[in-house]
Amino acid sequence: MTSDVVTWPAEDAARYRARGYWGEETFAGFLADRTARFGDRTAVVDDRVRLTYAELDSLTDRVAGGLRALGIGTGDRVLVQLPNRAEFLVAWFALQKLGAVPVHTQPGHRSSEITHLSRLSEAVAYLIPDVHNRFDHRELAAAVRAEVPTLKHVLVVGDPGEHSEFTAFADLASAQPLERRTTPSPQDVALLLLSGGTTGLPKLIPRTHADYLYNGRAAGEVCGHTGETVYLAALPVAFNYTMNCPGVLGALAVGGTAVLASNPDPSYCFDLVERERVTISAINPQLAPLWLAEREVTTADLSSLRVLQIGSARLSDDVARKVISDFPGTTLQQVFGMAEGLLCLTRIDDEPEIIATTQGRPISPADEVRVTDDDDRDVPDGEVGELLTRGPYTLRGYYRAPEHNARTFTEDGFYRTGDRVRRLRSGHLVVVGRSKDQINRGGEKIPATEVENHLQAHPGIESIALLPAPDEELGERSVAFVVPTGEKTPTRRELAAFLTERGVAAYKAPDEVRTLETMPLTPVGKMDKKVLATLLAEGPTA
Ligand code: J2J
Repeated sequence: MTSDVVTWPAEDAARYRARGYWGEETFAGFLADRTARFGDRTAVVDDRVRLTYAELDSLTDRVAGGLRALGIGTGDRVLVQLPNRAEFLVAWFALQKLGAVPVHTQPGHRSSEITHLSRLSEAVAYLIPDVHNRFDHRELAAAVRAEVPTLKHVLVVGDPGEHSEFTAFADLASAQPLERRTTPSPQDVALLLLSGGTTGLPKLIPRTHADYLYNGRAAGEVCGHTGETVYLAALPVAFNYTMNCPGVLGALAVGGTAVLASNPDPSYCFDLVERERVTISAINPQLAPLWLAEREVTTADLSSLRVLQIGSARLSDDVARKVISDFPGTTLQQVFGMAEGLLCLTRIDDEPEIIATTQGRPISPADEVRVTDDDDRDVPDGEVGELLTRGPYTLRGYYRAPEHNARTFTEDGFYRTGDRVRRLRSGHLVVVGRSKDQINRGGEKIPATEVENHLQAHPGIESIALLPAPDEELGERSVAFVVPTGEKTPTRRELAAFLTERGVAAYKAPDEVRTLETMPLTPVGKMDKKVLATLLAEGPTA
């Protein structure tokens, strides 16, 4: 797998080790180590089960034994598409004990995304729930398996149904426990995360043991994590944000507890806060108004909640101020992060106005940040430019994507985030926009070209461009500008149905369709999205 991954230059790696950012630990030994230190404390709670560290460790050993018996081992990639249930973590750590590599997919992904990710990673197995949110994942898995020959195993949490070729997750645990764990190098890839994407097909982000452990630890330190920490995962645990910023792994690293909520509904989550004495949780800006409204009427005791993180899309200053005033006893923490690495957090002791108006500053002293103009020259603090970054937990290249990497990284290894920011003298960043071709729909990232490529195949469409428009509820909604082939422009519902038919995740369907007579083009013949953005700013067309 090494030739597929761009590693840090030896000099940087040596410095990160020497300064203690990177250690010797790996996720393979993580649970055994935490069990030795915190054995009978509660590690994981979900709607059905409650597991101590010792129980999680031994269950994971058994599942790892079952996976090994199927032939899964070191370096094998395994797609994971599970909701927030303890089995997610059991499977994740079982894979780590084998030296196998979980590939995090999103709950909403369908055959288009899953087939692509299976092929790209040459995954040997795919882990699914039977039915989730009324969607039968077994049908999806059968369809993907028929397309991707490397995908040998489908592992089902729940009932495999008629698919005798699938393996029930519960049966894995009845095998012989794994006798010997692998001992990967801390610099080996531990997991593959999904990029929000801009061009073409979704990209995968390799994260190493050393870099990902440091990410969780450094984030936990900023949040004041201790063994008393109880983290409530309200968003999907597969997200980097929920998993490790500091998230579930950050809590487990210090002997805390991870509570997995099956959904982010505030009344249900507030009950969990009271019942489990939750100290920290994390949501996105789209949920903030709902949590604020429930806060006014709830009878739940939220006094344990020290920190409420909000991130993954821009939180408006006004809503931030309201969270600060309406959640007394809880500190708002703005989170600006990316699966690629760099994580910015406001600090617990920052002035309230800094917390309300900035998206935090990098968690590590070794994070290098540049804010540059179109010619890659640094702009002074206070001016807007593109954010470039490099550091001990930021990737140096996407997985198996040399051409894309050549464009997305500077020669000296800075990652071009595509985010437009202003840096204050204090180092805090204010996110003001984006130069990448992506829509951030309530925290869910829609790669414009991926959707355009699908819709371009629609018989009623001559050409199409997808752009973000400001939206009261979602922050941004997606607008499709369509030049129709005939008289009639396909409707939003027709486009959504067309995308579903092609196996594309539902959240990528356009929220609005506008008709164009001709597509504006740049002098080199590309779609001119600047012109379209101006049209959007001018308001709705007739
Ligand atoms: C504006 N844009 C933001 C913010 C992310 C923690 C939190 C979020 C993610 C995440 C993550 C933003 N204001 N506060 O991985 O560890 C946009 C930026 C960024 C992109 C990354 C984490 N917080 N964004 O959202 O990989 O455009 O990660 O580059 O999904 O989300 O998206 P993603």
